[in-house]
Amino acid sequence: MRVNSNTKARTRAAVGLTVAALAAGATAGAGPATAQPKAAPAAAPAADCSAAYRIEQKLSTGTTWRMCWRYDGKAGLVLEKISYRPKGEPKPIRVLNSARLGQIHVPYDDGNVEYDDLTGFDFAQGLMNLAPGECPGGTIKTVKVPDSWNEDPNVKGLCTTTRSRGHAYRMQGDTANKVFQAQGKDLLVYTVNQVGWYEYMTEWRFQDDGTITMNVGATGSLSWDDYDAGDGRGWPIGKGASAKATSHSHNAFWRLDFALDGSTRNKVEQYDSKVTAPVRGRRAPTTKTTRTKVTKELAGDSKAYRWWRMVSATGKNKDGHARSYEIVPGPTTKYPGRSYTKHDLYVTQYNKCELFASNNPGNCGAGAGRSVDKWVNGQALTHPVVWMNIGFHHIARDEDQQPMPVHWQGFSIAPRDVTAMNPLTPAELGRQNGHWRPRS
Ligand SMILES: [Cu+2]
Repeated sequence: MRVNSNTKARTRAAVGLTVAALAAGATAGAGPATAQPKAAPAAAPAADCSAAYRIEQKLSTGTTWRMCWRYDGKAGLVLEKISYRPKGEPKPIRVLNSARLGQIHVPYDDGNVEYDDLTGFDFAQGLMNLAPGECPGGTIKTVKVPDSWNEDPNVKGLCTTTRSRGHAYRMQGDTANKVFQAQGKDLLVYTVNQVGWYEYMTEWRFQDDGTITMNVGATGSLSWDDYDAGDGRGWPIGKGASAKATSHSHNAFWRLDFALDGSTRNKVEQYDSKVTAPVRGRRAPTTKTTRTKVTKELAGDSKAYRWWRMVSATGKNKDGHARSYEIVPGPTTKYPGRSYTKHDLYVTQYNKCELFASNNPGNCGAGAGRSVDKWVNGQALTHPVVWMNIGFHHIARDEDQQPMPVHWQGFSIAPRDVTAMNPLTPAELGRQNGHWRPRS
């Protein structure tokens, strides 16, 4: 997926051309430089950010998502002050202070190369202009890339749009022709960043039911200069066995700084369930679920019957239950080759210097180390930061050229007791909470 410096220069030149072509083709006043003039500092004291950096979407099902965005010179898109307001809630419920990628680590199977795309391979510089058709029904915002290599640092590179996701729920009513059903709607926020031959899509999906799903999709091209695996570590993708693409991994990290109900003093809990075979006199196996409070920094491993949640320090829903967000890992292939990829989930005490899961550019103090695993060293968690590691082992296939179909990896966080009922509950069913009884 990498290129030598000459090829890389050519790639960048091509990007520059695209900018020029887009600008030339744009209608008057809509060029990248003028589309989003740099806004003055927020006028209204209540606003979290100025209009140009605000994303606010009320979905047709009644849920509003609000957030601010900015663009970091290494991490790329950073979403901040994210809040969720389902219909019926008097005010927005803060979920996250900050949500962003923490690294994309790409080691090749032959051991010759290993890349940290965010900190070492200019992921953020590679922000791509989006054609209007790439953001169907949405808005493409102009992003000013910090310390840009291009003459014009403005890239029409941030899409915000909405999408239907199919059934949010379905329930048969009392009569055959009464069906309670709703079609779910999502807010999508995404960028495309080119790194060498690859193009990474960074997608954030905010569902009307409060779930947030974050995914990295890899597309573009297979690395042209890696069709050389003579050592049995690749897969032939050209005629016969001549062009073998070296297999490699994409280990993506996300960094989530929670602030449930506006407080960063969230509590972390781990749940494990144990299934026991039937004892004498019992018909069926039994399952017992236990909670472990995670009070100190954690290097955690996903397994069956295990899950984690972040619990609000202050907020309760209308049923009096503490609000929380559950972490829902996606499919992963954990890469055991590096200390920082050996675990699926890290929870560290907040430190503003700790920003990237590997090769962290900042020196966070003597002996602090440069990767997330080193930061798990027994500190008490009063402001926990979640790092999720989702790995994908990419053994190329014939279908990967050309262009390479997008392969996705990611995970979700889902509300648990944020609202007292399904946030999309129709008014007619609003009384059916807890041990309700059908009306006679
Ligand atoms: Cu790949």
